[in-house]
Amino acid sequence: SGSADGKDSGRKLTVGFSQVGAESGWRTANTKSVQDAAKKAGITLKFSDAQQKQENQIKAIRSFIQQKVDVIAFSPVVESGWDTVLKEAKDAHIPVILTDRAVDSKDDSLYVSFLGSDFVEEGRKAGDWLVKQYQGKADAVNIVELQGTTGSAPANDRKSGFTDVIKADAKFKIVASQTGDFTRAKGKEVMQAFLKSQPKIDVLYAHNDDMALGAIQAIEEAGRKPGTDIKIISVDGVKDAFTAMSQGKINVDVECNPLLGDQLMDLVKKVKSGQQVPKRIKTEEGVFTQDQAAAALPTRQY
Ligand code: GYE
Repeated sequence: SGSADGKDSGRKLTVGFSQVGAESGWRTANTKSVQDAAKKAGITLKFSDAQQKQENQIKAIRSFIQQKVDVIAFSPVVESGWDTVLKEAKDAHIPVILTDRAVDSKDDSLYVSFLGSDFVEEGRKAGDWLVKQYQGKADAVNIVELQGTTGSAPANDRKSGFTDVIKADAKFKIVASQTGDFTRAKGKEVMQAFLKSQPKIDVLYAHNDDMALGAIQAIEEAGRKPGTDIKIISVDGVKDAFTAMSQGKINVDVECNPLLGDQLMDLVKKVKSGQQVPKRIKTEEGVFTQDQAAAALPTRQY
């Protein structure tokens, strides 16, 4: 096991990584980043895909404990319900690093560090853009919201950050809000339902690009112009979304960086050599308008 005297330095470390799934372009980029970084760092990666199911992640973590991996890293699909299995890891003296998504456990000794974005801040940035966009206009602004996976940190936080900003002005109304599970197919399906049930939609706020891209298809099939007839705010900043932006179909994209692999492997090494690591490491991110997206597209990595 790990020790402060660098006992582990000559031995190849093994990390058990439980990924959420393969639900989005963001996730694909994140998986590749983690796999590439492990290789580069000379770390053996045991990779497990949970297909967006918490029970699969719990099984994977238990199997990592049984295999006595050096470190467990995982991106929790939802925020709640982790205490039991995390306690099992703790009792086995296997450090746990949360990547990308957070847990709501009250006991923060159950993990050594949480590396990822500030999703509340992302929601606030989305709200700030909207408030600016409609400054000086009095008419009601009807918003439909495509939420991420129910109970996930990014869905909870992107909703609360956004709502927090727009509630200052009563003209902003979220007229419908439903989960699209962070996927294109669900985003399209739910947007189709919104278009049928809502007589007036001014703005779509999608919690990720894949749902926005699915919704764009639904909007176009309904004979309306995405980005013009319905303004679209999205989150992530993947290449496909930047392409849609350069065609005028998404108005603004709040960046969420999936390239966490190198930082994660760095943390693994530090933890195993007994170094103190920060409990929370936040990713730095921006906001992209259509012009900025078009300019960034040729060099965008994901
Ligand atoms: O925004 C979405 C993905 O947890 C930040 O998960 C991640 C989110 C990301 O499915 O595209």
